[in-house]
Amino acid sequence: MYPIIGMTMDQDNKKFFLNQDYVQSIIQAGGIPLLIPYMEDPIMIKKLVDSCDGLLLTGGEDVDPILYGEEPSPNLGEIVPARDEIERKVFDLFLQQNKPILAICRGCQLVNVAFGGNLYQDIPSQIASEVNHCQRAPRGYGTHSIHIERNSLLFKIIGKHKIRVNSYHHQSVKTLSAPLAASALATDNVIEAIESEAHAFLLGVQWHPEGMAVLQDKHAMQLFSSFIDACN
Ligand SMILES: [Mn+2]
Repeated sequence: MYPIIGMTMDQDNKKFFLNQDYVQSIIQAGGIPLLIPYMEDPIMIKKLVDSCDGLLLTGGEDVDPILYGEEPSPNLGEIVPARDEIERKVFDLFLQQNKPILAICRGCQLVNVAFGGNLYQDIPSQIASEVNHCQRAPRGYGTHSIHIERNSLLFKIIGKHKIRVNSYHHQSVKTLSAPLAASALATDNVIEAIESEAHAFLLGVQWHPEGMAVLQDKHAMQLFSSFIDACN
């Protein structure tokens, strides 16, 4: 009942910040949000992770391509090395403890990079696609469709083969790393969800269910509820 969910945040000069939709979606699903700032002391980090029941890796800036052995493309967006560092540390600790992890947008990309996979640094210049992944529409409105693999955790949660999702990303997973599998694709084959069979609950989605769950979208709410259930 009421699991504690560690949540990562964005940071710049003198501020930590997080879109409140993430926090509200977790509270709405019955989780207690605990925000994870940048910290250096490994004992403090371990203690914080020990006190959480699950991890939400939130959206944000681009992952530093040096972490997957690439030079920065001219189309790379802003990077935040301190955030990469704390997120990789807490991700490893949650993984060791096999605690549930939900990763959204940048979080989904970070999970793949943490396992040794890589990313498209910029979809528009690297993929010939007829799908706009950077929508100009209300935040919670699903603009493009995704196809969900049967026999996946995501299919068990959503219960449908095809849904529409919102889309605010210019990067995406390129080469997946074991133990991850793609559980949803857009019609241009951009990977829209990843998961691991080797872990109790490790799911990454490329869209922003938090922007839809706060508008009472059924599938987005199912996603958060299933995550919170797994944390209980
Ligand atoms: Mn998309």
